[in-house]
Amino acid sequence: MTQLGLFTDPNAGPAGLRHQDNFIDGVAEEALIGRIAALPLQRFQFGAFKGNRRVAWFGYQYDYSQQRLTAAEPIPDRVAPIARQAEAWAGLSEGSVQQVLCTEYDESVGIGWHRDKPHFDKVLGLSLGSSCKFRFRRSCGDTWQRYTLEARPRSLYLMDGESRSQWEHSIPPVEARRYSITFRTMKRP
Ligand SMILES: O=C(O)CCC(=O)C(=O)O
Repeated sequence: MTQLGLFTDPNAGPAGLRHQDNFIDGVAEEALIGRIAALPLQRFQFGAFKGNRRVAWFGYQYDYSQQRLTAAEPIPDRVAPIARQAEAWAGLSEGSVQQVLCTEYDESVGIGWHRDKPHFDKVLGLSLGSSCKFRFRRSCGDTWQRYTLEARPRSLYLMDGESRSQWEHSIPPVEARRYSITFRTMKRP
């Protein structure tokens, strides 16, 4: 272990995870919630199964039956400005975000442990409506190393580096309806 490693805080979050509270204000939050709620949201389909969260995909959609990305509706003009804001915050060039996923979690709905598909590179997420425990875990010998981020409404997170490639994430059932907008850049072919 390096000298620096001796002093690394074991409670520090996964490397590559960044987070910003109050990324947008309450007025912008209300407007985004209204736009998502008005979308033709569909229960998340993975293969023959349907999850309880409801989603709308833009740019690309991952087809679990075919295990590949397929084209989806273009990113709507009304969602593009917030994607540009997220890119700027993350130091990404304009237009890097090529996939947007709008999700509604009703009370008691969450999402299980997973890593986002390898077709995607950086992943940003804007939380709206209510807080959630955004949990991380990675295998460490015969145990798990864990970290929980309190993802408050109006906050933005970025998963890059190890937080994206080594750690899995999940959200336990939420206590009140939560919306999120996930912005993803693409891996180079
Ligand atoms: O709702 C979120 O912030 C996370 C969504 C997520 O992990 C996913 O859709 O893969």
